[in-house]
Amino acid sequence: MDSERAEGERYFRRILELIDKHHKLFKHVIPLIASENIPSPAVREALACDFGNRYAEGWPGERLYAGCKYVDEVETIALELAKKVYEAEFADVRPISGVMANLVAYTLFTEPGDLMIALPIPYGGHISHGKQKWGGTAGVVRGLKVDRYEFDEENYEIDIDATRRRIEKKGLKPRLFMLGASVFLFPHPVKEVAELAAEFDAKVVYDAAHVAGLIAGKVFQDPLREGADMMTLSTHKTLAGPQHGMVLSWNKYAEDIKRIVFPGLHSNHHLHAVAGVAIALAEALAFYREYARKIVENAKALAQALYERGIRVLYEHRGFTESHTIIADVSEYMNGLEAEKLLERANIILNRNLIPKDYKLKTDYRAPSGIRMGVQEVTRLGMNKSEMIEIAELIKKVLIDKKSPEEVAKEVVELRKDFQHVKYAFTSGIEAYEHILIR
Ligand code: DSN
Repeated sequence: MDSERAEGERYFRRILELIDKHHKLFKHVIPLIASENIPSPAVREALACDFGNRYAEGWPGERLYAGCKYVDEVETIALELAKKVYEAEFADVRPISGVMANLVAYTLFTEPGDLMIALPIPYGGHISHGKQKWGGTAGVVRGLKVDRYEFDEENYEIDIDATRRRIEKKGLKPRLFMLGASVFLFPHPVKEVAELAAEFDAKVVYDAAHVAGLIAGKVFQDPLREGADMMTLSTHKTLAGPQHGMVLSWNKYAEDIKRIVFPGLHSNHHLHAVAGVAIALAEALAFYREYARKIVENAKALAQALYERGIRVLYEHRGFTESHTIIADVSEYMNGLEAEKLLERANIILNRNLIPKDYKLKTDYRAPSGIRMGVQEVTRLGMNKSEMIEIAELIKKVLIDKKSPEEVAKEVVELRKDFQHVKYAFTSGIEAYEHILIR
């Protein structure tokens, strides 16, 4: 017994030590993963609250558990805020992730065996929109067949006319047109896709996971007004909430969505995360017009600075991006995996990514030609154009000048010193990456 206690304690200490190291690491890195963000201290507080230990199956006011009166009130506020921020008739904040939100859409609008049109991953698509052959959620879980949009690689946009011709030529009968992406550089042609979908009596779903904070800040596009039947999202990327999901839609679908979310796809729905989402939405209402504008400004500035230093950031002729994300082809120097690893040694955290040319080249997704960068997190830390130029210079030192990554890491630590608090939030009490101890 004594030895089991000692063994357990060794694990226990090691786990706490690793969490602590992670926090210390993130105080000193430049975080550029386009799908992440740093939530405010208030959101982090919500994640540690007792809501996370409770059950509240069902809809606020109609729960199947007792003890929910405050949980109900918070979830009702989250619903009210979601509808206000996204000008939606109906919201459901219970899906526990973006993938689960997409499953709500698939369950509502399709039957197994139906056909969906979506973007393949080299054109920015997400694995949850993917076919069975690639292990994609749509194919594996809902049994959907998936065909693709025709894509204009030169301009990084869906080619509507070519897509229509493709559908006609192949005699396809799509039931669902999925929009949204994990490399989401420019707004999608929602209106044109909705017109095409109408020809097949099909539905349009817009996966806003990456750009949810930009839509909240009114700087990207307005998918529900442009013709989407539903908007799905995860809440932790540009929206900067906790890891969770959400669907926004129209009243005509409300009762079906509620039944699909529970009992169809969830039992309990992570009540502490709902509280965090509510706080993030309040922050969005108050601060995101400014935050979102600054994100796009910084993304363009980083792209321009990299481009001027010889890194082939794509879509210069379109201003590189209208979102938080930029992509660069690094294949003249190394593959994306090598770039990712070298930059990680320099405390610059980003990820390798398939880029459009990889589609025809059939490049192995593990070592693609590109890297992806998102500036939403560094912007939340208060960085501006001048820091984007410094970041570009540091990236160049590693990828082009072949400076020692460990030497560059020291410069990164120096740059990060003045950026330790979350901005665009009501309170900025503790440092952004402080390891909060309550044990
Ligand atoms: N795979 C994530 C991303 O990095 O874009 C989204 O779920």
